[in-house]
Amino acid sequence: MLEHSMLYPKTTLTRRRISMDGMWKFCLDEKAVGEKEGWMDGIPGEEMIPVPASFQDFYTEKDIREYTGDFWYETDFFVPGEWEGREILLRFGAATHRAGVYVNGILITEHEGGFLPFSADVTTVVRYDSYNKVVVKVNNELNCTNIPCGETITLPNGKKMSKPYFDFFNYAGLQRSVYLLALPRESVVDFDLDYAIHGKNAEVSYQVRTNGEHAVQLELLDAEGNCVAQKDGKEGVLYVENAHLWQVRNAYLYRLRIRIMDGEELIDEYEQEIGIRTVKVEGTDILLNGEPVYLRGFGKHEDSDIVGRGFNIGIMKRDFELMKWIGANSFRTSHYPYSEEIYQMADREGFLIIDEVPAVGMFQSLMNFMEASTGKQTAFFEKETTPVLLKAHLRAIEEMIARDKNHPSVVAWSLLNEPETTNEAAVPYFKEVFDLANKLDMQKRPRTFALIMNSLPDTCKCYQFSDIIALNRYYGWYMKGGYEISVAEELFRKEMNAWKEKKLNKPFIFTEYGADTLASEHKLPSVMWSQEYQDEYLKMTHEVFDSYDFIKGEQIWNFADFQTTEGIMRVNGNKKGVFTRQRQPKDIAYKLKERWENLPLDY
Ligand code: GCB
Repeated sequence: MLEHSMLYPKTTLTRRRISMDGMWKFCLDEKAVGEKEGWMDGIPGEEMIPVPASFQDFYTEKDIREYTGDFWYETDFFVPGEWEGREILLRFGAATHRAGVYVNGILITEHEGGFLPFSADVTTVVRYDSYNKVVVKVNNELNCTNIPCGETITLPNGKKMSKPYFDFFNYAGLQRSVYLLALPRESVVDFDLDYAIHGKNAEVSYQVRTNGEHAVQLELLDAEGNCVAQKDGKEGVLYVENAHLWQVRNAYLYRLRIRIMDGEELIDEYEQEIGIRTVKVEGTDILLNGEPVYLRGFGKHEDSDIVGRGFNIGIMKRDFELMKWIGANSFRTSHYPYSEEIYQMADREGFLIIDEVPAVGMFQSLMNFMEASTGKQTAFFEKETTPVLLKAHLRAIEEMIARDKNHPSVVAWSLLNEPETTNEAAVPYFKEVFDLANKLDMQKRPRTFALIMNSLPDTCKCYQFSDIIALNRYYGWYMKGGYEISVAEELFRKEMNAWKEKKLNKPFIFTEYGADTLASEHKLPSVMWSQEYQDEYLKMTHEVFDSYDFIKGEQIWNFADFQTTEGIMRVNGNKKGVFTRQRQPKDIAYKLKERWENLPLDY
């Protein structure tokens, strides 16, 4: 069980939240002397940097952008005297990839895993009615015992360098908001919900976890604020008459209010918006509220100019507007859980999310996505370090599900992206991962993982774990691109026919397909990288999709161009975006809009 509550920080009648976002002091620790020189009491220099943001893209020096190792943040915070007697926490939305938090010089907590929140309980070390100092040591080194996987090398000049086994820039830092919280000593720690719909009515089953023994009361308020159901006890069922369902692109949100009471006295109150909906896989269908739904949308990234992977509320808004404009209804949080605010927005806008844990790079190759297509065997899960990696992976799953399970938008868990699956050693690893997700999710949402090109019907040893088979396929790009596209189509159909013959009776979705395209490039007749080729590629791919009735979704790679490590495969980043990194449409966006707006919901 997790040490601290993963509930989103809020101010309520009993809780206080102060934002710590802003300019923090910042210092790279190139010689790894921070601890020895006592930086936990205060870091050297006067450099300031914004939080939340990745540190890399502010500076003009390449040594900073590529910096790998420890780097330190510092700020002061004031703790009001009236908070004495409460539980005081510092809550980090994320620290990529690992962090140690010092308050007034004392190490309070350490956390590994760069895309999920954690809290430091500072109750016993803070001084009230005065300023306190928080120093955070962050480290962005990659290895094979943590996710995402990669390695850190040392160049002959002594500088360290990140070698990700994945295709996105290794942005790092305090990339999400930081809050100072005051909670009552006895508080709501967690809750789980499950739904059943009976005609016009609904049942909301719940389990609430608190850290005390006092009575718990629940109220469900409709969008107008009227109480439509209430119940006492830590476990039970709320009955909702004439329930408004949370529908795709037509969300209805209730507000769940959880209170801990001591007689008439309120001990704690927590509120969260929830949506009544069911999600289920039945045969080859994905059912939302019992109705089949066809996913259309994107694999995305949290990625934008200047702030890198830092949460940017403006980019979030623009992305949702573009997704609505183009007729999308879903996205995958490739390749890590996104900022919590993005799920809140998806709840409100009625988007379906496939929530992905940062289990990417599980191929022992720097260009894993390239090498995999050659069918090379790497036996990634047979390494000595696999047990340690599995532990970190399971922990990330636990944190992700704890954080995201009550979002109506989250309809599936993606537990790995493009792992090696052609070796038997993957099987026991997958079993643990898939079993844990099922155990932790009261709603038993469908689980999936994205299959790489060489995970084929006759080579993949792990697809049986998936409730939804999710394929990442690049026929006509990495395989038989350009004038050979007709061969690509044949190979693609051959694969799909082989899946069909397996009669798996499960839905298939495409979680990736796409072609790198430069927004500046036009050529008639087409060449690869031109807008014309992106169009040709998609036409072919969509024709294949339309030929198989067990295909239940298409999420194109990628929503927008994004930053990667430099190299011969990438032109200042991955250019498979339907939109540019600045969120303007490439030509293909208009074609996709036409297709997606005309596909029936249950296509
Ligand atoms: C993949 C990976 C994704 C890459 C993409 C590509 O299969 O999952 O992270 O960015 O291919 O464009 O090569």
